[in-house]
Amino acid sequence: MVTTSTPKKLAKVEHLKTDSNYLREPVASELLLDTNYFTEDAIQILKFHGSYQQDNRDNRVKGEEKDYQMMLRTRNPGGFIPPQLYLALDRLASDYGNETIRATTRQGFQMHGILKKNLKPAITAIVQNMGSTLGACGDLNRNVMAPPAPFKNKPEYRYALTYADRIADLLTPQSGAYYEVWLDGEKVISGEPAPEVKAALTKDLDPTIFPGDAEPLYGMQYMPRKFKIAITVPGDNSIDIFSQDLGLVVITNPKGQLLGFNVYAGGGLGRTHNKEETFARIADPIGYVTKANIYDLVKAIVSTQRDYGDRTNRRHARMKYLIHDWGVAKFKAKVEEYYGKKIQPLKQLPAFKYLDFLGWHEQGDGKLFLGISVVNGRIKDDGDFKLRTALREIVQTYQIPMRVTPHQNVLIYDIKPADRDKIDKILIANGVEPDPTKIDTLVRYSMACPALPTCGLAVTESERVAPSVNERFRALLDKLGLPDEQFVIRMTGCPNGCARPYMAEVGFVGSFPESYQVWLAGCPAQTRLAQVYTDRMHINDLETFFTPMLEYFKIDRKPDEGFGDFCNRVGLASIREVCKH
Ligand code: SRM
Ligand code: SF4
Repeated sequence: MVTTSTPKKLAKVEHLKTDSNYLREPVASELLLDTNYFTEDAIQILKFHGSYQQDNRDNRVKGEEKDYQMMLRTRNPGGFIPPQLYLALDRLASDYGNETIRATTRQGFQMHGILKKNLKPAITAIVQNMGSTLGACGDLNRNVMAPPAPFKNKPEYRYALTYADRIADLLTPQSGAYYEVWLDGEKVISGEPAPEVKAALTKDLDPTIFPGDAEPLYGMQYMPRKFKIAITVPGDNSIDIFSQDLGLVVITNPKGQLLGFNVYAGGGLGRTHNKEETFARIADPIGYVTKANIYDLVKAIVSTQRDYGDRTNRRHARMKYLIHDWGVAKFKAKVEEYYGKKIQPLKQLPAFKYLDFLGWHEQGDGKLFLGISVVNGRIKDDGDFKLRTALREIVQTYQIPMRVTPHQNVLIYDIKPADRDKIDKILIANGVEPDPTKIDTLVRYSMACPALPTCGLAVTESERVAPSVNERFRALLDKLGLPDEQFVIRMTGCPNGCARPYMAEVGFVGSFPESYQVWLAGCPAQTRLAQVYTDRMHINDLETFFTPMLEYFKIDRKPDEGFGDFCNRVGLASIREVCKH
């Protein structure tokens, strides 16, 4: 008997990509219209250019037009922001934005509140000041992460940044649409890709490349879904490697020369409440490749997901589902087919640590860097607290570069020791604490996504309530006789996981208005997935909810055991039993 199965229908976005003439339409045409919003179809393509259409949800009035505004996101591998770009973003925040700049969890900056008519001048200004928004959003490779510390005497840190840059270039759209739409065709060159990157895109007889295509690697349909890469150094998990589609670790010899990379794949955090088929997943180890082969390996993994990722169901389209469905062995075999070689066994690595690089540090060439805590990434002036003013003054005066960190903070670097006190003074005069030991550790290690009012997907608050949640936690810990306790708290307004709550020791994931799923048992090194403890905790119940749990922790913890490790050791069932939840 012959059975025929009907091929599944492609997701609508797949048609929009194919019909977009390599990301040009309908954005280019709609940009010329005298409207204050883009249509649904244009919105999907606009994302590839680094912008989302949003509306201020605080201003929604039933029956009235939404308060449309655009969010712009920068693409800056490893979080590198030259001084000229920072000052341009700061100006744009006043000229077109909402007077804030927001450091993101992938080391980019976001601007909110830009009207459609101002989008073109804003993007033009970013590109003319050595920045880009191309590929910051959309179905392609997103901002490539790397540890933000600018150590000049640790070659592995330099390699991580260099390769973050090169892999970002390898996976940047090539079609030219971005420059046509926003810069009237003028291609502002802020640094040509390295020759080896160019060569990797034009290799003859390479099964990963579409010869002669305007997008040699992506083709006209781009990726099935967003794709995320991070590169780190042994022991440094500042970039949350296990949450990435593709994670690389630089391997050097004792002389500090680059040998190759350990490869991890299949991480991803986005999920949907009550849909078991969607889940957060941590990456699997895949193996080791030499530095000569790294571009071929990256292309092989990207092409495997490009060709086999699910283009019919966007909730099932991330590479983590392909690896989950196939198993690691089949995935690896397919990658090796594209790669043309065997992937070698993984090199042994030291344990990963959580590093945030806040405070003053020597950078290894006689100069210093300073990591500054930015609460939930929001750079703003608010009463006596004037972080935005302080950063502007520092960058303007000293013309120093910046790295955005994966924890929504910023590092300024290349600072002469003689300028250290002056910089401290500027910060203190503007109400900003430069000494991280004076910042509450709960605040220091926590993150929250933007959620309301800008995020269209938020079911409840995140950034706006996170500071009060940290304060209430601290008060509770004090009351329970745990005054010095610290742990990683992360909050999001919906289950998409933008502040990586599923890796936290305590994760709050918006599930209903004012209510959160609570995730426990992650660890500070970000190497273990947390587990869901409850689906709904009303924010008003925080103290009653956590009191019995923290009392249990206080009595039964092992010496020096953190809260996440404790929850993992005793198990969530035991906590439920003790707490009668
Ligand atoms: Fe995210 C969608 C904000 C990092 C998973 N994310 C969104 C949107 C654009 C909402 C939308 O689609 O309409 C949010 C804009 C909010 C706003 O008002 O600005 C948004 N995501 C952010 C940022 C700004 C959060 C932050 O606190 O910094 C981060 C920007 C990073 C960057 O510079 O590129 C951000 N998002 C992440 C991360 C963490 C990471 O990448 O390390 C994740 C989880 C990791 C992952 O991708 O698996 C993440 N965002 C999502 C998802 C779920 C994806 C999925 O696989 O299901 C969505 C929704 C979607 O894609 O459909 C989403
Ligand atoms: Fe929006 Fe949800 Fe991401 Fe928060 S986690 S920014 S609410 S999509």
